[in-house]
Amino acid sequence: MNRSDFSDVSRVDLRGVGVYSGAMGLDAQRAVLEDLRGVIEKAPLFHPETARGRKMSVRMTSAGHVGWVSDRRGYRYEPQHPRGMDWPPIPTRLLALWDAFAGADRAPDTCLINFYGEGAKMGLHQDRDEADLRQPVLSLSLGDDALFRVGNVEKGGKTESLWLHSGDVAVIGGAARLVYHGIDRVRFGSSALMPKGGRVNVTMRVAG
Ligand code: MD3
Ligand code: FE
Repeated sequence: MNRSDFSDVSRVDLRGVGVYSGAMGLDAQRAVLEDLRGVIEKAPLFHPETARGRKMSVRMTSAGHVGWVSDRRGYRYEPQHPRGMDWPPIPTRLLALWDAFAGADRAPDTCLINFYGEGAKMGLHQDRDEADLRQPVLSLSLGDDALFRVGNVEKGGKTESLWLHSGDVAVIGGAARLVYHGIDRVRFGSSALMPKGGRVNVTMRVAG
């Protein structure tokens, strides 16, 4: 599979974050959602706790050889889910999406699944728990619209925002890999993809 297998491939650049709007069509989105349901059955979503003991509003789980966890001991990649099971494999359809868009020379070894219910958001942060920061991150948005904010590599300064919609793919590499970013809010119920509303964001990465 390559990029031409995906719809509308126009790329919008937001401070080095490449957003391919509407890259994935509705049928493919539904198929990925089914794949994700399979992952979540084996490795249930959980509310990660920050190092300060606060619960994040986003629920998460992972697929792949390792998965991202956060608790009082900090943020890190672990070979098992907090409840002790192995993370399920990354669905083939998502690996194909990585091959088509990421432009990486390695396969991803982890796929983080973020679920945003009503009122969930994600504060500005950097992604720097991966060993090789030259490797890109690929994100797929599914479900409700989300207001995505991008800042700078250094903390503070001006930021810019963009609404992410269901089917949008973002590729983050190069200098943008260390920019501060977050999700300010989700328009709950704006998409019909998920019957009860909500947003799912999938990020694939090379962790180790
Ligand atoms: C820019 N997720 O999981 S995806 C995350 O929509 C995360 O759930 C958001 O930030 C979400 O860490 C944003 C787009 C994204 C993902 C990774 C990035 C943007 C990024 C890494 C570096 C810079
Ligand atoms: Fe992030």
